Amino acid sequence: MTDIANRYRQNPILSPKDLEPSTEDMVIECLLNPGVFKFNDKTWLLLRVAERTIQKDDVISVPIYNYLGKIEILKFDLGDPQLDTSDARVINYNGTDYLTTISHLRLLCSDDGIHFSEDANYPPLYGEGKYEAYGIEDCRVAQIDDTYYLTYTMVSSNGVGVGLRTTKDWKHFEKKGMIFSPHNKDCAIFEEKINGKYYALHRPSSPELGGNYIWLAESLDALHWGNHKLIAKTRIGNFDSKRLGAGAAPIKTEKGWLEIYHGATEKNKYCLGAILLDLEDPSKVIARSHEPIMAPKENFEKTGFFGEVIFTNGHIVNKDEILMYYGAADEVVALATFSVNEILKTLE
Ligand code: MAN
Repeated sequence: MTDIANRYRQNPILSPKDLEPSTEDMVIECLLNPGVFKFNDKTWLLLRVAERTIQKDDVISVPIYNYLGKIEILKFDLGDPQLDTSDARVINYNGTDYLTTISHLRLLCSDDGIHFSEDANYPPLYGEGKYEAYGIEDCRVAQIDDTYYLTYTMVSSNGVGVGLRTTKDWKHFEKKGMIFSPHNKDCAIFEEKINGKYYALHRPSSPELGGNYIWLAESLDALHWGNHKLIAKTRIGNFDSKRLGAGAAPIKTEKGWLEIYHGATEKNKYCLGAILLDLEDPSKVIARSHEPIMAPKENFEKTGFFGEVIFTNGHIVNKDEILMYYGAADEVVALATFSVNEILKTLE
């Protein structure tokens, strides 16, 4: 038994029925993968809300943002031989992929870290422009001094890249554009500079030679990134055999930077593992999990919109305790705690 997560007993803490869709033509299919941060003495989730247009018989409809930033609905005949609907997350029509849902990010806050609600003073964040026409997803939030750095997946037919927005008050945002071009996602910025430089983990994909690996980049301004170095590759036969990607910002410990990451197999089972990086030079990998520290086992983790998935990109750390928020089966959000020391022990 390698699963060392302590799951909150009343999981999941948020399900699609808990929120209202953004318009009356939409239904919320999934809540997933929140970024997590502290602000005004509360715990906040920047939650990914995936919506779908209300479906009618014999036709599948998918939403996209058009160039005016308005939702436009595309319709495909279910009997059309050019249509492939074999994956719940994406359909293909005549060679072009469309997501079945479109995601935006909603701000929810809580006094106890368990019961979350929306605050009308903090409106949602939507995809904007041609690189976000299929929405924005899986936002990591890193706080450095009084600035929050939001690194999220920009999705469009042009590809999947990493976008950056910054804010100090969660009402005004500076849009910095795409910082890692396609195909790239899972970008987590370290919450302090190391020897005067910003560092970020990111996950480019190189399908022909290489794979879906975690890389490290450095920057002087958190906008222009370079000196990329490979951190972790997929491992044949292991829980991270097909792809892996960073979770939230690395946790600073005495032993090194501790990163909780997701690893997926060829069958798309998503588990969590840990990796330890040198404090002074995070391109040096000190240790890495051989077995997952958390794997799908509860019903709500094994079945849902896309089953057998545990995916995290947000946590709060209080001394030894990590309060980890995660998306389960790409449908609901749940909470688990870990002990930093216990994770470190598995890496010895
Ligand atoms: C990708 C991302 C995540 C999602 C997993 C599992 O890594 O789209 O948002 O949770 O796949 O489907």
